[in-house]
Amino acid sequence: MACSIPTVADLLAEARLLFGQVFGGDVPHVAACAPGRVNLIGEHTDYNQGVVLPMALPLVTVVVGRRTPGPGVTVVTGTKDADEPHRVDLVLPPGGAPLPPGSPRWANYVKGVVEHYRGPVQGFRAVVVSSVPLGGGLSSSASLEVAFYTFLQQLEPDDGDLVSKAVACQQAEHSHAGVPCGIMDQFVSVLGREGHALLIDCRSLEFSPVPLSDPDLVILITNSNVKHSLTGSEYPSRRRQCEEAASALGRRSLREASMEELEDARPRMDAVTFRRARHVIEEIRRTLDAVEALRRGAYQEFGRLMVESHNSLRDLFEVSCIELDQLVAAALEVEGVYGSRMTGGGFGGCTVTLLEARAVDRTVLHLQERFSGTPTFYVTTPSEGARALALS
Ligand code: GAF
Repeated sequence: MACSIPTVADLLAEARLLFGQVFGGDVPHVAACAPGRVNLIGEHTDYNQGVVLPMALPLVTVVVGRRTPGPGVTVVTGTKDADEPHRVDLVLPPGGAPLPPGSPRWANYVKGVVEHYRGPVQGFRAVVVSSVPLGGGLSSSASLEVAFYTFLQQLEPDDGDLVSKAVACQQAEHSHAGVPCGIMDQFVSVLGREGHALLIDCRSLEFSPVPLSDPDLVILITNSNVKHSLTGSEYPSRRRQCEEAASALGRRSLREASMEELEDARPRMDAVTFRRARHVIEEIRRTLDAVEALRRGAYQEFGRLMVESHNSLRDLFEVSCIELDQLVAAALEVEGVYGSRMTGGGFGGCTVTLLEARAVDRTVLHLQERFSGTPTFYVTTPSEGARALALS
């Protein structure tokens, strides 16, 4: 059985209740939410100035709260993450001075957004709740950053546009979570559109919504519930390898490079750098082809490209793991499945599978039988990006 996804209204009610409980019967004045994402194709291409095709999820983070006098900030999270305190009390430094990261870790996303907010921030109290699984590769951190930014906009407007909002949230992740991520996660969390995937050009930051709302088609997310500890150092190291490959080719980024150039440079490149660059160059091409296929409703072709993407992430970019490979292989055994691949940074987390609606139940059953771990399933639809929520 797939997990039931709480509605935004349910999460909002939960956040309001918690706010009253922790703040002695006080009531929030404003509320905002932002989604997690699943990437359909275009993996590890965003920080190479490439293209990506994510969609916003119905899994969201909700923030409710109100202004308070003075520079004090209190944030309470309702997310049930074991060993960290659920409350943080801060004092905003005068004159927009830095708000350094520290403990608890979840609060670093809040501090980072406060620091990079493009407008004034004054004291507030807030409660956060989320249905995005933590550390599951569905962008729980970007959804927290973007939800918080959207919350701050309700307290005091910023002076940026939507793209600069995504960039500010990406900067928060760089400076306060120490992850040199690309722009994909924050971008789609801000700009996601219901019924559409988003083709994002990470070089120009232009984007184009691609319709994805066929009732006969389902996007199934399978969370392996596996998280390998390598993740921390492997992501920056992949990014560095890509930058080294681009500079070996005399290009500003791998977006500018072709497979012919890479083949020519092969004799003077080490094998690992070659593999990383080949994945990125081919994945950018695959993503553009996949968008074409989706626009034509050619799901078989889209699915084939998803599988190629997975194999490339496994063999060339080396960011998959046994559990994700197992889930993809098992999904492909089911009739009615078009394609399946790992999604997100890798080393655990989720797979995304595109399949006929009538094949969902048997696919879930098959994956449960064939997978050695305990997976969780979400049947998802492309959803809206971040927004203010009315508190009636
Ligand atoms: C993570 C990062 F945050 C994204 O920017 C992207 O690089 C992705 O991994 C891999 O495609 O989600």
